[in-house]
Amino acid sequence: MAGLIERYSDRLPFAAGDPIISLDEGSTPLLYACELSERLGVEVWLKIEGANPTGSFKDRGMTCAVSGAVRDGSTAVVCASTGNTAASAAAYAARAGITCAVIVPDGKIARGKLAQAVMHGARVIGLRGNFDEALRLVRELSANHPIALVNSVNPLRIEGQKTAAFELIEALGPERPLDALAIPVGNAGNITAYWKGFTESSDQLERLPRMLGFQAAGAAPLVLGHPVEQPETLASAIRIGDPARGEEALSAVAESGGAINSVTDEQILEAYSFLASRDGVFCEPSSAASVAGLIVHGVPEGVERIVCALTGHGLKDPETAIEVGGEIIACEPELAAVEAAVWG
Ligand code: AN7
Repeated sequence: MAGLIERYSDRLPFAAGDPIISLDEGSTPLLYACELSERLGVEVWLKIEGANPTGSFKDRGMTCAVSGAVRDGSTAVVCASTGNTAASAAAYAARAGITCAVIVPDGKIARGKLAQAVMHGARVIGLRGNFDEALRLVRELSANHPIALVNSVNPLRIEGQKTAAFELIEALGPERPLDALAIPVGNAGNITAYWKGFTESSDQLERLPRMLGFQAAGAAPLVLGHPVEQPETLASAIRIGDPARGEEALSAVAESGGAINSVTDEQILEAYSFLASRDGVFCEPSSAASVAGLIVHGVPEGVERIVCALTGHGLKDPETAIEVGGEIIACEPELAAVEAAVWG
């Protein structure tokens, strides 16, 4: 299967002969959620973005951002990250044979993401500060040095990520497209990208899905209407207090007739467990914010078919999973003990 730039060459800003750095990203499953559909009383589909090569949707944007950096002669890339951007940038930079530096809030990113960044050979910098401070610093750094910024402030990231919307329209068909998209919102690049993809696919605004964005209650600047100085949530990927593309996210929500709401950590964990134990889909806590949002705030009137963007794989954050999941039953290596353990 070809990567995104090849598949969508007519809708992405690359020309024949441009270098392409790809790990065969995209073409992720769109899975019907039987149990969640039953619970919500509408048709719910899950866009499994954890099936991308590094386990998150960031790969869609990163194939474009790193290809663009190589095309422009960059030999180094940098990003601020709550984890997934760092993992993705590190992998694509390794593939390209260029240097990568990632700045992450020290001690605040999930272990799986850290494992990826170090294994791909990035310089991993643990900042004594949060994501918003890290983003400010990398913007300044890239303005003053020949190092390409691959955060979603880079327009090529949005270009790549809009392809998820193309895939949804292809999968569901033009006859009955989706009525709404539920999506977690952190730095607000992804909701912006999906909306760009939808609007490029059709000029009939009334046929486009409503954008339902969800933030964690402790990091909900777009719901509150002002930046959050000290964002806090266990959904560490969306622990962001001053989203770079906040204005665009709010426009997407307004134009589509959608909404932005918040969900508590407790509500996120309930949705995270429900998806894993009932529908068999293990996503990371931040991704489950989209599902929690629908459970808590309800499905808007007139919405019958909805897609939840499950942005990252559950294995990214083994620590939260082990804390939230069931206990491990200790057992002696004897049949009677095993029988007792299996049947309780
Ligand atoms: C799993 O990696 O910002 O609203 O630095 O990892 O486009 O920021 C991650 C964000 C949702 C929010 N779900 O997307 C980063 C970073 C997962 C994420 C989001 C992120 P945006």
